[in-house]
Amino acid sequence: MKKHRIAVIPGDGIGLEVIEAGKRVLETLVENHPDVNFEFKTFDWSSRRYLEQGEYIPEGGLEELRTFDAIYFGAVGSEQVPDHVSLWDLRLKICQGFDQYANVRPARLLPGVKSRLQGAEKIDWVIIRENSEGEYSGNGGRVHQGLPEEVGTEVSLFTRKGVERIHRFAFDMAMSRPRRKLTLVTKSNAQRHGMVLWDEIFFEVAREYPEVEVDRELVDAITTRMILKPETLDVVVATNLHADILSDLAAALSGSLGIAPTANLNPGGGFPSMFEPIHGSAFDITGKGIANPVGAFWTAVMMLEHLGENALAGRLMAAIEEVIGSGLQAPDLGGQATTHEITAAVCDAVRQKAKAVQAVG
Ligand code: GGG
Repeated sequence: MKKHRIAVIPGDGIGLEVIEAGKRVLETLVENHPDVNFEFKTFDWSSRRYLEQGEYIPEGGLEELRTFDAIYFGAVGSEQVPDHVSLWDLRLKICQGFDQYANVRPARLLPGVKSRLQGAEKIDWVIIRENSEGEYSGNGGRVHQGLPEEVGTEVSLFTRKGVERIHRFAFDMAMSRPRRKLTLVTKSNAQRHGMVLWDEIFFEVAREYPEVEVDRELVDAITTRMILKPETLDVVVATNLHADILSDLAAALSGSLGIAPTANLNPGGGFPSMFEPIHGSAFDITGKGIANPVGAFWTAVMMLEHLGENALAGRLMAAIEEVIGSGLQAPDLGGQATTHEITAAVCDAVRQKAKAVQAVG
């Protein structure tokens, strides 16, 4: 029996609703499964906790989190806490503290999903976001606060080690896909130091991967290419900030932010990796029961693959595609289905698939 210990951090807003749904689906996947089991432990690290106790993560929290096999995260962000406090005190403390330097963001049009983009069925991308430095290095400060002389700096940091490892990760990802294409996103025409280093190291690493077809695109230009020529992109590597923005666009083009998943990976395995839907806490729909759980389910698929449970991952993805393809869709995709209805349907589809496998085996 393989037991996977999973730390669950629902966080804020609809994070609580979709992660609860995701846990239900994961539990359904292993019911009557003799070989695999999940042990979940939920952590109440949230903006509510911060407002009550002055901290998101208690003392010793990261040490305990480190002992888990994976982290299943919801969303962070609250109307009562400044965004830079909630992001840095919770999500980034984990991503950066656990050196989860590779953020993987797939985008493709799922069956039955209507995109506003004509030709969206050609979208099949993986955006690799550098997740440990760049514009998110936290390097900067403010002086003379409140005075006319006030200054604020936000310094992007690009280290040879940080850049080289994310490019190598992106090349490996490109090698694992049939088209073996990798696009470097940059802004080195205007940013002539860190971004030039970013480009140079990319082409150094490229020499080790002669089978990968590479090209280079400015971040502004790639937005139009994503819309006008989606079929020309496969794997895309971009800095922390650029990829954050591009992956929201990718999600919208492939239907909605509500279905987009992501993995924050520590490829060396010295720390657990963290899996989360891309969307945030969505105050406008929190508590209404209409959050789309598909982003959290697809995220669970990525977590299962990371844990080596490829058969279960495949079964869950097939169940998601069957349900969404049947037209049972949440309001963000133009449907009327509730979180609960979609979750119940995916659980039923998972059970049907398990029965079919048992019948064959
Ligand atoms: N589940 C993703 C999430 O909660 N994101 C919150 C957020 O504000 N992220 C901004 C960022 O990662 O740059």
